[in-house]
Amino acid sequence: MRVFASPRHQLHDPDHEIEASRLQQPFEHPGRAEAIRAALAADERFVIAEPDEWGTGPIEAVHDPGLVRFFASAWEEYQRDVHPAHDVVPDVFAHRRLRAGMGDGRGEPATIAARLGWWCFETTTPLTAGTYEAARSAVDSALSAARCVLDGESLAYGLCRPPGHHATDSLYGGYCFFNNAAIAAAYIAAESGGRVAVLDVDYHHGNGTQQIFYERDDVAFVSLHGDPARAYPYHTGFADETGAGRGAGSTYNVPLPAGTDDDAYLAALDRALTTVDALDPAVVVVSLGVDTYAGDPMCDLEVTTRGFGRCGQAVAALGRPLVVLQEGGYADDAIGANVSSWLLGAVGEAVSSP
Ligand code: SP5
Ligand code: ZN
Repeated sequence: MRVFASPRHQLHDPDHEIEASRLQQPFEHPGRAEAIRAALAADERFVIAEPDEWGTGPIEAVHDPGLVRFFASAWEEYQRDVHPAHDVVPDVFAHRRLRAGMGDGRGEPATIAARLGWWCFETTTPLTAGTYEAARSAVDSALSAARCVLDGESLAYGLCRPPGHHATDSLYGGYCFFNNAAIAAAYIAAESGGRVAVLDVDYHHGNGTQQIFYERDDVAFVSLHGDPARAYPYHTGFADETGAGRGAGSTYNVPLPAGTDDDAYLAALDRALTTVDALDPAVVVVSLGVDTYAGDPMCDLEVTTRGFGRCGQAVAALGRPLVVLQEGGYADDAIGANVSSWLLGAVGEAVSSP
């Protein structure tokens, strides 16, 4: 199985994250991707390669070019114009209730302090010196995996870090800068002329991917996640969000209760897969978060390592080409085994883990 991974992910390396009213060690750190890479490298069924460099064209097909420009220089500007800081985080968000017409008219503000709050929606996603380069490398892995599948592979995996599914067309947050899965899905739709489905199985609702495709009928979005009534990102992912305009009916959200175990998860996944199948996609892009794991320190679902293998098997049973891209997963000791189990399940290999 082809795996695309770049060492440049390590350039995104925050000291802290501000989460749950605490300044704490980042959940999303370079060791996550290193653990996945090590698990796959130890198994000869995976063939790991560095991605090609794709430039900013496919990114700007999805994201505001202003966001791309911002990332390219924001950390340096902060050092120069405010003060030296390893992690750069906004302190005022450009909330639309601050004044009438916010977002229309005046546009992006001038100072770096104001621009941070213009492009970012929350506090857990610091910019560091190498964040832009790392985020570009994650997009490169996603696009290389997409290209591989367009060229005829039935499955390819992009070890994307930082993850992507919380980034909207013009906002970053949730550990995400560029929406790797959305960029890959838009690229596949444009290249193939066929319909694409994004199946998002990360614990958290993929609010960014949903926003990007909400009014499009060529890319559908199907997501299983912790119910936003209790789970981050809180404001999106309810079952009544189903798309709008041309995209009406092409968004499908399945909020899950705390404690959902393998059998309950597989039952919900099977229903979501029926929806995916009915959309008749030429390619399915999977946003693979393994933070649904029973041992995840942040989340409250109860999927096991063996359960991930069953999930991979169920998704592959669609019989459609799969581009699988890494999103979350914070149990550092199990993330490699969980991703490996999912991928091996998807290629019909026996799931051996307990
Ligand atoms: C890609 C991805 O998985 N992003 C997730 C970002 C979630 N960040 C904040 C989660 C807040 C959870 N608070 C619950 C505290 C339990 N100790
Ligand atoms: Zn997540």
